[in-house]
Amino acid sequence: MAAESRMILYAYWLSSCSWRVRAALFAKQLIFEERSVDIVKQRDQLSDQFRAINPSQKVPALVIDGETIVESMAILQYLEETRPSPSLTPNTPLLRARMREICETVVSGIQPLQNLGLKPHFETEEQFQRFTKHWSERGLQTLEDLLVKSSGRYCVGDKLTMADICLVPQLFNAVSRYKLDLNKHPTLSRIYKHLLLEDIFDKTHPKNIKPMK
Ligand SMILES: N[C@@H](CCC(=O)N[C@@H](CS)C(=O)NCC(=O)O)C(=O)O
Repeated sequence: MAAESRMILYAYWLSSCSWRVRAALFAKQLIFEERSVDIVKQRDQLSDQFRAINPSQKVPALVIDGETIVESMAILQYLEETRPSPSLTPNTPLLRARMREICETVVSGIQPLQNLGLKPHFETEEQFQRFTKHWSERGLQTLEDLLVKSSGRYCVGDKLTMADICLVPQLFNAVSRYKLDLNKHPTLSRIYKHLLLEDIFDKTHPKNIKPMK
């Protein structure tokens, strides 16, 4: 078997989208180097150099198999197809649909509406905070209602899937950035507490990733 080329993850320690990929790489026991892109202070993502890596000028981007792949869900799907074991996908069409409902709620329904890149388009910090907090709160209620139907020990039944990988970073963001009260959402709260203790989320947690100096 040919030796695997070195994988490089361009990421930011506090970025929820980066954490998705970091967690999937961990789940699949893949060795990679994480290169920090400071999206907050230095705004490295806006450089021409980084634009050549990711045209959308956001993290994450993964260099893998001699290619660069951007968009966290495209990366997760590529990993799933090229490194299928352990699988992060349920094994029936209905459960896969349940998984995608949760992924989409996070990836399209919450994260883009609280992304830091929106901030310069608001007149005041307070307006930005109010907007982003509203959509985070609304998203958590949606997730709670979905999880009541789909969850077991994990978001979808009793198997770790991409839904959990999308959920945990977003909830961490809701709690740490917006101080949202997860106790209002008992199912979300139960699953989040247990997932945080699992190695996949503990070892890849921002607290264990070296922040930018
Ligand atoms: N849909 C993209 C979203 C990427 C994204 O919004 N990344 C954020 C961090 S979680 C970012 O780089 N924000 C900086 C900016 O927009 O300038 C993905 O899932 O990869």
